[in-house]
Amino acid sequence: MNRVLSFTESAVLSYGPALAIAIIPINIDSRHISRVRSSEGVPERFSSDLVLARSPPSRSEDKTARDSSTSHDNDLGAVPIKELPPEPPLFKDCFPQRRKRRRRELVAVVHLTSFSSRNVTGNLKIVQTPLDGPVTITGTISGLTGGLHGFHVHEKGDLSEGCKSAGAHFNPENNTHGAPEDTVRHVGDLGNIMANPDGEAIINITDNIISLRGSNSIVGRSIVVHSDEDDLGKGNHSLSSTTGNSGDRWACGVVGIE
Ligand SMILES: [Cu+2]
Ligand SMILES: [Zn+2]
Repeated sequence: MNRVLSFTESAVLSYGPALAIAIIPINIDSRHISRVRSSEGVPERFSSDLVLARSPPSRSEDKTARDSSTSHDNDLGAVPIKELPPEPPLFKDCFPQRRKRRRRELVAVVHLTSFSSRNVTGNLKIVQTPLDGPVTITGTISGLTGGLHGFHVHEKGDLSEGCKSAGAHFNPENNTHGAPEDTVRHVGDLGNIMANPDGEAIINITDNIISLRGSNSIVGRSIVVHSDEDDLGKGNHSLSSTTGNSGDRWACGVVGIE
């Protein structure tokens, strides 16, 4: 809509038609003062002759602008998309996580105590690795006489009456007494240990039958050191098939968790 301003009408009336003809009516196109509103929430502003009014962008234009994260012109119809800063790390990410370590070995200990006139003592360490793998017994025993001495796991950890209350050889499958390498043996049959002339024995035994867990676990049972050699079930004595005729129980200790 065009509109003639009032001062123009006055000029025409005052100076005649000629002057009126000489003056170009000033038309202000209402389009030039149309309010510009951004569809994206840009604050309202009025246009001037230097700022072209622009209609809101079409959907396709708008999408193009959104897709261009580098668009930083003053296009009021296209609001640049700011790149968000990276999210801060979670609290747990600020500190190294403590991983649970899977235990690959089981460890037990035995403190041997003398229950005889001889002062037989010793400390043993029992390690099973990997789990359900072979069991290794290491340590030293002193106070012995030189030579071989029966060395067994007995079924009980009760030492209230000395080594006597430790019961028989650990024998969950009710087998006859044998050597460690025999197929038929007590689980507790670990054979003999050898003491030097000074009565000291260095223990380093590996066995595949005893365990530190499961049905063949020796934890809570006793290790007994005898006065005599174990005949490994091959002797002719009446006790060969049960104890190996190993003689007295000189020392014993309970297999405990380290
Ligand atoms: Cu024994
Ligand atoms: Zn036995």
